[in-house]
Amino acid sequence: MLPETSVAREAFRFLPSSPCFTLERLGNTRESLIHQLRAGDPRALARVISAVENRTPGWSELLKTLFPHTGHARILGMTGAPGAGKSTLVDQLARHYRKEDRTVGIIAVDPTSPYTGGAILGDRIRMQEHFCDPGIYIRSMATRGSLGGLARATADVTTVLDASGRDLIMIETVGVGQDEIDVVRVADITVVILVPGMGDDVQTIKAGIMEIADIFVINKSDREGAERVEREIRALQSLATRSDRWTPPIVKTIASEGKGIAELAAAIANYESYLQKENLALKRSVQNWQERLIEMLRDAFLEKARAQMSDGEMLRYAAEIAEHRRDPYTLIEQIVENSEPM
Ligand SMILES: Nc1nc2c(ncn2[C@@H]2O[C@H](COP(=O)(O)OP(=O)(O)OP(=O)(O)O)[C@@H](O)[C@H]2O)c(=O)[nH]1
Ligand SMILES: [Mg+2]
Repeated sequence: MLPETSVAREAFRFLPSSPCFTLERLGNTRESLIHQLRAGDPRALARVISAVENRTPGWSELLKTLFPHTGHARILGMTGAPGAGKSTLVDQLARHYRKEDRTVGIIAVDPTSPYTGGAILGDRIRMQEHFCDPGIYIRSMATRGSLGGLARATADVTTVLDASGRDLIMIETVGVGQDEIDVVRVADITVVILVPGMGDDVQTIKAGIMEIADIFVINKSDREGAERVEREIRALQSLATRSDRWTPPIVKTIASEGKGIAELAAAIANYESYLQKENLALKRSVQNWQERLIEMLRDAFLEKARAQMSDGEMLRYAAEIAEHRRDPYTLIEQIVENSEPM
């Protein structure tokens, strides 16, 4: 269950060794691995997640076997600006849900921005408190370098966590780009975290982020300006109604002091029952799968087409096209035609 990013690995070097980290060898057959995973064994979970993330041979068989066991978990997306207090909130919510005896999986998508990288160490140390509680499983993911895109990797890891029987899965991501918006599309419920002192920034927050918020949190409400942020959100909300007619509530929190957490959990539960009442969860899932299927198809076709061509050939074609000795349109047509049907 060690995080995969080098920064987080570095962070772990400074942590006291814990009995929870003994990396015993696991049984090698897929069946026994799946069995252990379904029984909630965190080491089996870590192995399956790594296999899926790294596209180790047999990864798709694993996902095929696990998929029928999914659909139980509630997936929460937690997104917001760097340093808004996402990790602190996730940590507090995890504590809250553990008191209700619900199991939690956390996927922390590590920020790419260099100025927040340092926060990772702090996050992990705080989260370490949970490590001896098998009811909480934390996984870090890097925003760069994952095969097939971060959204797909996050979705696959979510599938594995769901199949392992977690009641709640929280995905923490910095809401800055399209990548991150795609990440939270996997979520049933999206919480957008804002902080006071952003000045007019609320206005400039990407429209996409405003649209995906099911619940707004104004964290760091101990600071001046929380009311102003609230007014600004309300003003933006008055400009457009959502197609599902839900008005996202605004919850003020001081995550570092554990204040407002119960209120946030209540707002989440409230939206959950709204989703159920209106049968919106399924609608949302259909929409999400429409997009994911297209992505999966694109990836699969691309992989197939790439397998037909070596890097050397690719370079040669690129050179020929650059020199106008070959046209790219015919080339692409030929490659597509040569791809065998799936
Ligand atoms: N004053 C105040 N500080 C807070 C509050 N919540 C979190 N913090 C502090 O804000 C800093 C950043 O918190 P994180 O939880 O790491 O924020 P984050 O959004 O996860 O940050 P990145 O993952 O780096 O984007 C930490 O020093 C927290 O202790 C709050 O409600 N009030
Ligand atoms: Mg964080």
